Amino acid sequence: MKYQLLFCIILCVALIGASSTEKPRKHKKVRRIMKPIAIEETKSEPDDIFKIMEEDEKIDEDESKETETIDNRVPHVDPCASVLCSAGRICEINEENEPACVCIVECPEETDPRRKVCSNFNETWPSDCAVYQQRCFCDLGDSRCKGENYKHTHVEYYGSCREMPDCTKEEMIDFPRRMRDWLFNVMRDLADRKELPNHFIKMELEAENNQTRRWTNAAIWKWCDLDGHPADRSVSRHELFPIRAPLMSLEHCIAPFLDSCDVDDDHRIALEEWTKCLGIEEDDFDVKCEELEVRYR
Ligand SMILES: [Ca+2]
Ligand SMILES: [Ca+2]
Repeated sequence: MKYQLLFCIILCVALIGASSTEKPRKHKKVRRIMKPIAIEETKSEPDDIFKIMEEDEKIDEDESKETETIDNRVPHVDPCASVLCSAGRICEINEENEPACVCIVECPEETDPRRKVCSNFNETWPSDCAVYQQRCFCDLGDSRCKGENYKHTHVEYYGSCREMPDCTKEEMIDFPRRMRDWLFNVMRDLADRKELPNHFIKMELEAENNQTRRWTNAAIWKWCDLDGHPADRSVSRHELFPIRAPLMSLEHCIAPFLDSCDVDDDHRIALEEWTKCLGIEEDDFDVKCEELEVRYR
């Protein structure tokens, strides 16, 4: 029994000793094995990266194909995409899941003083957005409406409200000439930028080469340009907005000049009234407003 116990102790010691001596050898063996693998990996790295990238590209392509397929099967249609809201309003989906024009929540903050506008109530607003937002509040009965008459507020001109000097008689006599010049220059500028339809490009070329046609052609082009909402061969007061509002703070005669064009006082300017007002005596007009309608509207 004594011998047996002694044998067991010796055997255990021998085993422990063997295992402790094996450990570093095993470790060394692993390191020897690891080293060549590491070198191999380094050598093959560029190829692997390209391969990975290639695979990723394939996956991306496949995914985009899948997305396209899904999109084709179930096209996502924004109900607001075809809704056009008036100024100061934006389209939102209401509780009935239908698109509705609501008052714009917050107008972009304007720091540029040139963005200020003067309303028809002679009040300066930070932007045109703010004016039309206020109009919307009043239209929809929002508590932020400043008063019933604000239902009819609109931009009178760009810039802060200011005292307009009177347009003197001499200034008024000279104004049609200045206006004709301005119209021709704008037309020429658009032609240079290839932003005129072919028919009006031809008219501009004719105006360049024929002094007598210069004012006529520019006047016709502008009248057609203004008559678009609706295109009914007469320019209403609101259709004059694109020339009235930006010019008013620069040209104090523009408002009385435009008022003077409406000779029969029907709140509309016919082509004959327009050309006469600009001091053009001709009455043989080649009017093709529809050429502009196709392009711009
Ligand atoms: Ca019209
Ligand atoms: Ca008229």
